[in-house]
Amino acid sequence: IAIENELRYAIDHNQISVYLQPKYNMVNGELIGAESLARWNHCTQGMIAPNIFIPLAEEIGEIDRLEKNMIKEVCGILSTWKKKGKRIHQTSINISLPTLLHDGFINFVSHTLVENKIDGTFLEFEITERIVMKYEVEVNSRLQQLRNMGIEISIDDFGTGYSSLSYLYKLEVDRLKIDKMFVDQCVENSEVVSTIISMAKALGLQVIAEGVEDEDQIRILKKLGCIEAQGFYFSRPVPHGEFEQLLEEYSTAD
Ligand code: G
Ligand code: G
Ligand code: MN
Ligand code: NA
Repeated sequence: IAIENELRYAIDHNQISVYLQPKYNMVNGELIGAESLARWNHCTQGMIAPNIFIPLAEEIGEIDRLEKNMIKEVCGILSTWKKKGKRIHQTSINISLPTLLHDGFINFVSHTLVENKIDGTFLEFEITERIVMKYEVEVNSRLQQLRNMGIEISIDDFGTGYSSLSYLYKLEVDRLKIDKMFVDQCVENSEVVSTIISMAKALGLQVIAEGVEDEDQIRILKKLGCIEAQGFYFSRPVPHGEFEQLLEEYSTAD
């Protein structure tokens, strides 16, 4: 069978699952949230990487269904944890342009939140800098509607594209995610990271470092005023059952 059909089948039959990578406050060590990442557990080929099936889903026009399933799954997981009396955290979902612009997307999101009794503030959508660079009024109006529901918007892989300051200024976003590429270099050369952090401050945006792998990077990032981070130093993306154990470890009595 062609991989395209297998992917369609996988999306229809919930064979794409949610992995969660925790995000931390580097100053007090608290768990502050998670990023959800899609995983395709193929029945014969095992785990297929998103770098392969996400572009494919875009090509065959199925990305909006895949990402809407991710939103449903994430809200379902958060709702289950809430019912169990666990403290839940803001969880981000990567959203591509076709999904953001899909008819009925806003209604779908608001319906899914209500259905699961989850407040919008528990969701964050990550959009890539490519979407930002293609600035369109339509994109910004969608972002505004999402933010009106309390959902935060962040720009993923920030610094790898060339989004202009004027777009960033006008755009309805909350946070920049400093791309791993710059975090990788920050011990040898902290100029780029430092510039991104200052720029975020000047624009009133929050900032998070991605792909943090060691303590030297943490030291530099903190010194430059970046508080939030995610990366293999803390944890890889894990199945939600494993993430639930992190909730136990990090839940504070309140
Ligand atoms: O999970 P991993 O670190 O291998 O992710 C590889 C890439 O796939 C990353 O760029 C990540 O943002 C992307 N990705 C994972 N899940 C999704 C998804 O549901 N939607 C989109 N658009 N990208 C995703
Ligand atoms: O594009 P996006 O930021 O969504 O990509 C997330 C991807 O980065 C996932 O594939 C995730 O597994 C990967 N990732 C997250 N943290 C680290 C890290 O510390 N090191 C490396 N090499 N990859 C990471
Ligand atoms: Mn991301
Ligand atoms: Na990224």
